[in-house]
Amino acid sequence: KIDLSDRTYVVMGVANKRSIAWGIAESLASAGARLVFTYAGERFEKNVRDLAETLERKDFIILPCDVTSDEEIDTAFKQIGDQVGKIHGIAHCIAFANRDEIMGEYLNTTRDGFLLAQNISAYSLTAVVKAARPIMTEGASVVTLTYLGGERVVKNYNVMGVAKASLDASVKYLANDLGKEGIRVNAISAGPIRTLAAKGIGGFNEVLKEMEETAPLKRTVTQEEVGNTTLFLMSDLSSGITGELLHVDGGYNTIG
Ligand code: 0WD
Repeated sequence: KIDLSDRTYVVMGVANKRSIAWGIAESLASAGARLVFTYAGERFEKNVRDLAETLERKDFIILPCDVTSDEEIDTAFKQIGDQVGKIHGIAHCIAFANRDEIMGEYLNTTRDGFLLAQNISAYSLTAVVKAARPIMTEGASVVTLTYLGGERVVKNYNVMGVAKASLDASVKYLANDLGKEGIRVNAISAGPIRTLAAKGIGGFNEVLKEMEETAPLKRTVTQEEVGNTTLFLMSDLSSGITGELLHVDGGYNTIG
């Protein structure tokens, strides 16, 4: 059994109960970990607090961290360091693109929309890791969430696909920078899961249906399955893995 009871993890991107970040929080909590939550805007604070209250451990911490602001990221990680000392890992579960740019043709992407998606969905990982570096222990593990649309064309994913490609490359460069400190950086490529962010993507129901028909496991995956894979990547069981993109998608990416 994985025991993380002497470890602290930062979980970024819980918007509500359906968030993949919440699935990750529950998996880490099941291994006894102490959790720190960061949320994007005031409208999410109560959601995060209500969810955190359901956890067995009550020594969680909840802080604002809008990743478009370097200042907010720096403040958040300074406060985390002050309150918990060292951290053992970060789950980065954050992405955003303009709704009207994750449908139709990619060609219609605007400059602002492109930069916004890159800023929140890709650069934020680098900014967060940079700010967290001083408080990460040797052996710490960083996990981000990506999607197949960064590796190949997935209908409607458009500007977010390009941002995920950038995120995937960032994982490799960050893993190379931090490997000498014993810190690992990996991505999980999750299959489609019905969440708030997924609602914005054009034709999402069809994507779920195709997955059920086509994936080797003939079903979609759950937040819990992504959570448990994150638990593995956070634990020492995965100590030899870094710079990797691990698909948790019922094998869907191998077909076609
Ligand atoms: O099918 C899916 N749901 C998949 C999601 C398949 C593969 C990957 N992913 C990825 C997403 O691209 C994202 O990186 O998983 C990650 C988590 O997404 P989610 O759990 O599907 O969606 P959601 O519950 O909406 O969480 C994303 C959160 C935001 O919610 P909103 O509803 O505001 O978009 O990202 C956070 C926010 O909590 N977020 C920010 N956090 C800090 N600063 C910011 C920001 N500026 N913007 C969004």
